[in-house]
Amino acid sequence: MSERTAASVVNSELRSALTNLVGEKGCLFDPQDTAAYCEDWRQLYQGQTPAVVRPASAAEVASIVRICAERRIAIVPQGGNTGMMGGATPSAEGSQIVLSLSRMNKIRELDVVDLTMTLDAGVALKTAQEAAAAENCTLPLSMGSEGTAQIGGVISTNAGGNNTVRYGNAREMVLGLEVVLPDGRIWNGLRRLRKDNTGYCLRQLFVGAEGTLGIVTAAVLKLVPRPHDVALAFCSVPSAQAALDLFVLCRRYHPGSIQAFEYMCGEIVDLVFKHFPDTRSPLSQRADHYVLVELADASPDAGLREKLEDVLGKAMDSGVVLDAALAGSSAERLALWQLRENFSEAQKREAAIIKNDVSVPVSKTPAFIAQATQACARKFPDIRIMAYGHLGDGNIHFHLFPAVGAGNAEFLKLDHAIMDTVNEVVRRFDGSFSAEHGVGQLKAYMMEKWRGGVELDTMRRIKTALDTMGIMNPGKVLP
Ligand code: 2HG
Ligand code: ZN
Repeated sequence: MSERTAASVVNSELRSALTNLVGEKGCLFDPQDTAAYCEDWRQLYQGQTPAVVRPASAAEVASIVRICAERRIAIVPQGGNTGMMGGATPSAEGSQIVLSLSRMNKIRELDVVDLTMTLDAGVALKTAQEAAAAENCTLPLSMGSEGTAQIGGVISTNAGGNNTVRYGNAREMVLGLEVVLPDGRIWNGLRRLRKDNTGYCLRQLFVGAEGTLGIVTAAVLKLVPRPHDVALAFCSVPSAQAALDLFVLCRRYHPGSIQAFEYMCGEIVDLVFKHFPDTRSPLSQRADHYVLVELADASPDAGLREKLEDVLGKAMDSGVVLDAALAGSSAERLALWQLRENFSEAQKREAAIIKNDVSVPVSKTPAFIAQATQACARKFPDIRIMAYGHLGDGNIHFHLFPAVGAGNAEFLKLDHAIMDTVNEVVRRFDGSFSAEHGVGQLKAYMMEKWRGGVELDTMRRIKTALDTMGIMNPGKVLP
């Protein structure tokens, strides 16, 4: 298969089979039209594809999979194409078909008693959040890419985001799935049961599988009652250790209310001010470390603002917090979240970045940041380091930038050396080399080293049992 060229893969017979199935508007063959589907958001991978197929139903997805299976053509499922690991980008040699779920964008059902939402894979996360909010509910998955990221991709990468500390990753939200299997059969597991102990939990196999076991076409997601009291504070703290101390303090006083706890180093916040000059800091002085902490409660009289002020007051008395500003209105709250959510875009505008999305036990986050910084600074003296992330989950984005003015291309050659250096530190804490962005193609080479043996062997057996011909997103996740 790898020698096949784009032209030989999509011959006229296949073209008409695909076009007959999904219609002219469901197929893109012209390289100008397919280009956007061949590059990842970070612009690290430039793939090539003979065709982008855009089905409108699970039945159409199933037919496309059967057509490809008969011809042993590989399929790359793609949602909003916001992934960080190149998991939805076809290979450069041009034989893999991209199957875009974006035309499957209906919310099928929302049940306020069951607190569930049944929706197609191509619904944008933000659209799903808004539909839930319109019914006084919340879909508690939130991330910077939510305007573009689609439910199928969020599930397939088991995305985390800003509210994991309270609600868990995408995995915890998934009650049911509809999946097209590699042989073209449709598994309808769209049950909305809170309890269902009937053998292996199939749906969880597909969560985080990055389209290597099948194509998620719809899901049933858990909702929660919409919070009516929310309090958000942006704080400067003296160190990453102080940030952790503040988390523990907030959890001690308000264990059920923390819905976000984000740590950020001073440099990453500076970067947002640089690339988004309209952004304003709510604090009068710059700091080397900040925290964004949000409490939320379904009851409108929870008094969270006072509670947050109270705990921050205690933290200031003990030197854990230097300064703090509470959002006084929903506009101020949105502006603070906007500051946080512009991190990825600010990085992209600054330079090429070597990203390490890693996790360690929550208690070890300050030690991890200190040791990883030391290890990288020793080996790569000129580079810039910026650490931030979902401290409440032990998930740190430990990112490295070229020195100011240095070339991106030279710097990117260091990617494996840098990632391996960071992962050696991750290993000291028994952490993970991928916390919430998945493996994709970028980190597939790490699987052997960090998940090899029984774990990787079991994954391979599952892969071959389901995808006998290896047509589902080959080259991703498994090395
Ligand atoms: C975030 O926490 C996302 O903002 C993206 O996970 C992180 O750009 C990144 O590396
Ligand atoms: Zn993140």
